[in-house]
Amino acid sequence: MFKSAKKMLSLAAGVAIGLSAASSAWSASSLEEVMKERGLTQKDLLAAAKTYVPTGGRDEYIVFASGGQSGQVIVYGIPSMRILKYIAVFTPEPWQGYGFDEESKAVLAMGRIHGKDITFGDTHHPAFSEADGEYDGKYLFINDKANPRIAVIDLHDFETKQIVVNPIMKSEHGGAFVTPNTEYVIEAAQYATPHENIFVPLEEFNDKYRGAITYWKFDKKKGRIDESQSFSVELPPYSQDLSDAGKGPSYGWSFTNSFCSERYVGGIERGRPPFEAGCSSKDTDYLHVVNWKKGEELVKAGKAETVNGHKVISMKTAVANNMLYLVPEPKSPHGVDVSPDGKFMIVSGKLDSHAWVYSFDKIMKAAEAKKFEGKDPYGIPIIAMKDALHKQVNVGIGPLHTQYDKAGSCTVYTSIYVDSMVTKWDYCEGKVLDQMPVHYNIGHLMAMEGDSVSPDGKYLVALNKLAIDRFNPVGPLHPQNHQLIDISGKKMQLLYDMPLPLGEPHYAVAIRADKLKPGVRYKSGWNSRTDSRSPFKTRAGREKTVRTPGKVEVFGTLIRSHINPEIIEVTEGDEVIIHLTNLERAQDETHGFAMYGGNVNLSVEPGKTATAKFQADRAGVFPYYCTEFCSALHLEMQGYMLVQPKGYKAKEGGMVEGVKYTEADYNKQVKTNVDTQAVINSVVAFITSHNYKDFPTVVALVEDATDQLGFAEEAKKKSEAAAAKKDWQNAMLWANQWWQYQVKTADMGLRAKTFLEQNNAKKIK
Ligand code: K7E
Ligand code: CUA
Repeated sequence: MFKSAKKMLSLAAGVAIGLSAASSAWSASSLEEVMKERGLTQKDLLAAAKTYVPTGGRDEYIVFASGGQSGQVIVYGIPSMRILKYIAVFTPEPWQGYGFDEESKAVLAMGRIHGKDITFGDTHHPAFSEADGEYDGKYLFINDKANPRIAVIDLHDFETKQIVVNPIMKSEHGGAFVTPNTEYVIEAAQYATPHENIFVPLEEFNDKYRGAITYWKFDKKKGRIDESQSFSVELPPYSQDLSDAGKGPSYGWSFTNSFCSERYVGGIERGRPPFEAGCSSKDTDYLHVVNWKKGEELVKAGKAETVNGHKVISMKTAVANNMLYLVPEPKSPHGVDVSPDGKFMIVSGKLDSHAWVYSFDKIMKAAEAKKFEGKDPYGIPIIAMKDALHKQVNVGIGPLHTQYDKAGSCTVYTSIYVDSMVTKWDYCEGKVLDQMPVHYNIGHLMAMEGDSVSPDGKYLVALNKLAIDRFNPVGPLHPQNHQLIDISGKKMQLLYDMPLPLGEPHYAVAIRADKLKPGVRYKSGWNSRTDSRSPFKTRAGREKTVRTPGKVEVFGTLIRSHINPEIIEVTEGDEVIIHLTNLERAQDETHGFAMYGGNVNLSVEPGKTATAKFQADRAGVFPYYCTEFCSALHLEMQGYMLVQPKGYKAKEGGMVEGVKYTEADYNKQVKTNVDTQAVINSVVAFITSHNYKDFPTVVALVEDATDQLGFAEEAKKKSEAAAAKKDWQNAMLWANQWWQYQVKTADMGLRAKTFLEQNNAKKIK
């Protein structure tokens, strides 16, 4: 038997022995003993059993959490709280090659502000695309508070496809929130500024500074925001805050808070009391109630103005068309959350201990009857709080955000920042049901499918701002603490603490895992950022290097375990463009591409074509290699870029090989290959004699193995051709390449065989 197969088989045996040894160790220590040793209570055990997912198991829900200042999105599973991915959004991210390949650089370039690259984002609120108010699992949107932008992530491959820059805002917060059919993605301003990109002194704050809400039109077919169909509504300089879209009876409307309707401008250095004093002096701020459906009509009818090339409905036009109202809300409010049935909005005041339940029906009745308590300085009608309020409940000090339990129930959960707890209460009756401490200073909380028209209840995640003493210390900058809470019973039960060390995730959304159907490979030669065939797609055998004066363009491929080309020759000063297509079809066979000295780093997933572009500005030798451990010969997946000095003349004579091979060497290698083939045949016989077609994992492995075996056949032919000419050097080297492909085939085959054995495949013949 040949060496490698022997090694593999003995490895497999070793694993089997290891398993049985381990299982006897497991049984030796009883559950009681482990509990005693680790100081665990029955409650701990129950929590562990509720969250533990055994190897190979899957989670029921997938969470997309904002990555805060990291400008990314964090993906994790519930109930296990295992982190699955960081999606690169506003920030370059090397693992995904984001911001390194030309394709993703083009996405980041969409997010430039006045031509400047912005390489971070302050992400706050992710939101799923919806159909009839249900999460459809197709797209995710997220905002950037610091540089008003919205990003579109396609959940087919979990990649960022588009970034749009808000044309009139210089600060935002109330995004991203989607309307029930993803007609629009809502983005509300935060700190008021002039809409034009000009200087205006603060003395003219009341007259020239403005807030706004932008409604970004989403083209579901294209999966992109259509900037030309998007519009904004001008608002007073009230520091708009969070938003939410109406649904059901409130469909067509949206709701946005504000927190400094005092319009106070600080200036400590000028001897003025700070912002925080002036922005919290009044007892109430305003909830903005906006009819975006009406807004859409007005834009179509040409009633909008154009500011910075973008359609803006002025406050005057909005008021004249009955599409904008204000309702007083408690001091410095934060969250506004529409109930799943669309009938109520719950608002909490950070400086008040109450949650306030507004009735959409009452607001509409007052609006229709033109029953107003007055107008604000900009002429916007104000509906009296008593005419809009349904209930007011004392929930604790510093309430922020609210999530709704299962559809049809009146139960809600509100995060209580100052008191560090979650309050469970009934918003129909207006009474508190339960309270539970969290650690510490909770911001948002999030229930399963909580923003949809049919939340699932089950679990709640508390997104705590401070972790303080919860984890092993890691220096002054602490991770955040996401706590998983079981809300299926009467009393809330804490299940798990998860440290999140990547920025401050403000909000998160969770979707049923079975709604997501991401692909595992791209169509061959795919530009994943534009979702179209790359013009630089290169097929096996068609690799080429094109030279034009001052420029070298490589059309290359990647497959286990070589980069084609392996030698790239350029001249000092050349612009170098390297397009690489990953030819793999096998799941999880990503190849990377990194090169010395030039910030060159690609991640090329199966099927993808990615491009590196740089200037070869100095002569020298630049090794490159694959950065993913993709096969046993991954380290050999390497090459050289030679940057020759200008005017360089190649030396006479060919390569000097390190080893000279003989006919005997060739024969020995061929013997090994024949033996290897026998092992492959036996594995193939095992697989095909079982119902392997019932196992998609095995079908994929078999496909891949068949590909590799095809490559082996090609190498075999080259080897035999060289042997016929008695060129033993090349005969031996190609025989070895033939064997390398066999080893990869055997590797796939053995993985398939093991899978079948472990999953009790049935013998069919
Ligand atoms: Cu409360 Cu930006 Cu929604 Cu932070 S926000 S917590
Ligand atoms: Cu490809 Cu390592």
